[in-house]
Amino acid sequence: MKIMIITFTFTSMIIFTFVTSLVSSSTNGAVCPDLWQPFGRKCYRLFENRLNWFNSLEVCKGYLGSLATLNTKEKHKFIVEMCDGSCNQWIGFNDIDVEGVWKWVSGAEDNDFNMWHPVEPNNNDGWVSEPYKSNGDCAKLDKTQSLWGDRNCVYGSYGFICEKEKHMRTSKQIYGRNGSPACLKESELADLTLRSSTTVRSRVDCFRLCISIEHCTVFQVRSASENALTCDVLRSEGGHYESGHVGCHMFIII
Ligand SMILES: [Ca+2]
Ligand SMILES: [Ca+2]
Repeated sequence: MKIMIITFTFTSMIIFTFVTSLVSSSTNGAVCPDLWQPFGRKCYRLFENRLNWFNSLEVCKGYLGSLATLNTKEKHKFIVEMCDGSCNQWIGFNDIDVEGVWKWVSGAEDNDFNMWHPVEPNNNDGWVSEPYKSNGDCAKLDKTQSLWGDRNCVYGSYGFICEKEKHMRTSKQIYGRNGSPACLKESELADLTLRSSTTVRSRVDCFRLCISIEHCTVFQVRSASENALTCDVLRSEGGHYESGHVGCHMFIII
């Protein structure tokens, strides 16, 4: 028995070597990480903890992003909906460099659109007399109407909205040692599957399902009918799959 187990393990290692080397066929998909909401080509996340504008920007940079650029009506509307119409967050608009010349910290060049409150920007932080008066050089969404107002970048303390690029995910097909498509038998799925098999229309649908599920690293599609596939979302390929099932293909997320 011991020899059999050792042989089995050794075989699995060989097969796994083939998994990593015999790959082809890729499908692209751009996704947002957990807690980030997709809109267009970007991902957005609302932060409630209150920081000044500069520290907010640093947090966004830590996620390889920036403070949000709301340079279209559609993006503004999307963000306002994210905070149920009562945003109290910093955005990336500022006139730090030249008073009165507003630009996006992300470097976006479209500076024409704005949603300033009728009395803003007024270059003050709400204090109108010395010694408390301070320049308003950073924009935030106003809590009551989600219109924009300028506040002091250092002394103002609010939540903030970060944006970042979606990241691309790709899948590669896994082949067995004999070069035919690898596939797990139904009896082998139980330990590896993350949820019940789902019927999908295409391999791309199964890929998208996998990348939307935490811990999914492998998926396989099996022919269910002429226009439908069965999609299995898996935590790993298990290392002991068979190959040669007709109409069954396994892919690893990379
Ligand atoms: Ca200003
Ligand atoms: Ca102001």
